[in-house]
Amino acid sequence: MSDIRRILILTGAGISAESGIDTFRSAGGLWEKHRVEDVATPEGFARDPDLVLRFYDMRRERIQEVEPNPAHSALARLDALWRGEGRELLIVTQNVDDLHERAGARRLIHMHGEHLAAWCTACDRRHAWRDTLIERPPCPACGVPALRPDVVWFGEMPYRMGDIYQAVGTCDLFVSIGTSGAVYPAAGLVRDARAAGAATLELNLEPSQGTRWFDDARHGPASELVPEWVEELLSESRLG
Ligand code: BV8
Repeated sequence: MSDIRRILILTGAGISAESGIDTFRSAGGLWEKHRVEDVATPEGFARDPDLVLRFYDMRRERIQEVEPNPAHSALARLDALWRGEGRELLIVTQNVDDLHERAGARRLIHMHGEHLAAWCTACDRRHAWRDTLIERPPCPACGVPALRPDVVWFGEMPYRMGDIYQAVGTCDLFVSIGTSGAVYPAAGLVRDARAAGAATLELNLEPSQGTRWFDDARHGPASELVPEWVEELLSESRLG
């Protein structure tokens, strides 16, 4: 591990589960209460905007009631210390909560957007947003009541894929934390990392759908596995 320099970390809903945020596919998860097609596609939004706006209003409110857990804090600590001598780090999260930021992570990309942002479909501007959208508030910039959640729905292009592919193609270590490996292109990134020669590690409650692509896997709760792994890495690199 000591010759590791460039680390890419992919996180999914599982890293926020112990903070009290529902995951998508575990029993009682978000999608079980709704069909993906109805609440997380542009077609579903066009068909029933109130259903979709209420679905996201409820989740935007929920993330403001919970706190980061030790897994988020451990990654923030790694982000703070993994610097110098050619060291690079990037967290790519599929999550739309703000728990990585609130724990202190800085080098972070939200490839599927963010709950705390609204996107005006009239003027294309994006705004920080903490309130509800069901009342169709006017866009702060153009005044048109055309705001939607700034999240990437199925069939839509994830954000900053160029930066992500660049980082995946040059990393020495690719670590996947708390994701089922069910959604692409996120679920395919481990294969891109392997093709570029990176070592790959999965930290997850159970084997993911892509577990066969990982050199190494540890299974258990993120709040235990992630701090353990971060401290191992820091001490092997004499940074901890
Ligand atoms: C794209 C944001 C083109 C919104 C999400 C037909 C038409 C169009 C597209 C497709 C198609 N067929 C397939 C596709 C591609 C499609 C796709 O993958 N579909 C799947 C269903 C097959 N993807 C897309 O449409 C994407 N766009 O393809 O555009 C393109 C392609 C390449 C390059 C450029 C453009 C857009 C997908 C984004 C959808 N938006 N979220 C919102 O959040 O509401 S997806 C959503 O589910 C999440 O963001 C996440 O990405 C995804 C997967 O969820 P996970 O995070 O993995 O959560 P999950 O519950 O599944 O798993 C949790 C894991 O944690 C479990 O393994 C569990 O064991 C573990 N866990 C639980 N507790 C813990 C734990 N681990 C540790 N500790 C714990 N305590």
